[in-house]
Amino acid sequence: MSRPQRVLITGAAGGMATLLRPRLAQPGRVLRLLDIAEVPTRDDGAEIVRASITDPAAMEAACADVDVLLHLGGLSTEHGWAKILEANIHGAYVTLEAARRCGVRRAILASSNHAIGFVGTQDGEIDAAAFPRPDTNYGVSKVALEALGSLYADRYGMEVIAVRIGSCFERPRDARMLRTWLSPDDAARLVEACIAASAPGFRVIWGASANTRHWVSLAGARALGYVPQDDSERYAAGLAAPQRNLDPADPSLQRVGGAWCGPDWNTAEKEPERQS
Ligand code: 15L
Repeated sequence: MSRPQRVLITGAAGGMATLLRPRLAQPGRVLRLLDIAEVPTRDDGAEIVRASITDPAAMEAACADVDVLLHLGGLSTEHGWAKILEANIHGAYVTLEAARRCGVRRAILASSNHAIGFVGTQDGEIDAAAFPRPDTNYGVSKVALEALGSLYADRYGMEVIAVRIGSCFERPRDARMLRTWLSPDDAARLVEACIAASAPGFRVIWGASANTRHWVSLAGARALGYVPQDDSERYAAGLAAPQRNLDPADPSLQRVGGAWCGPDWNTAEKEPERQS
């Protein structure tokens, strides 16, 4: 009998992993769910590991017998530099290094639109290869994650796909998310494509649904076999009127990172409060 495919998901207690867990469960696959926070036990055969992605020994133990790493761990929004450095940059390094030591062949990394948040939205579809222009410490950590992925692919032969995720929520919440939304079902389709792709080497791709109002090119994701089926447009009418009718010249729609590019996210000025 062939052994099951084992997929290690870091950040398993987080929002995106919670959406993905039931969607990625399938016969012949074991999900190993790792988080520093408690991950609920369910009747789905998942293996639960309580550990920090910054703990090398724990991560090496967690990577044993793993075929695919889906790295969603770390902080999912902006924080002071020390926290971002530890959780997102050092955590990514420890995770990839553990995966390498354990012979994990493939890693799918949760990068973010905030890696290129300062890119303008007016000049047509944004390619996945757009040069990094991070909008926050968090955005810098995602650039570092992509760079680590590149290193582990080129230096150690790991297959690494970094996905610049737009906004993965049950439904789009505002006018910007009509452009950046990745539906949970499409997120699962994208992960499945990343798992199934033949010899991808190192790639950076966009993670978004087939939104009528879109900013980013899905060519890279489609080349891996991703076929998105959702469109944020069906939620547009349900958004509150100010959001629905937002003038395209509104600052929140001028740059990919939206409000993260604005003064409220000027982290250096807010550093003392963000340290806590
Ligand atoms: C992200 O990278 C964040 O993790 C998420 O919380 C959202 O803010 C998302 O980007 C977004 O830009 O909508």
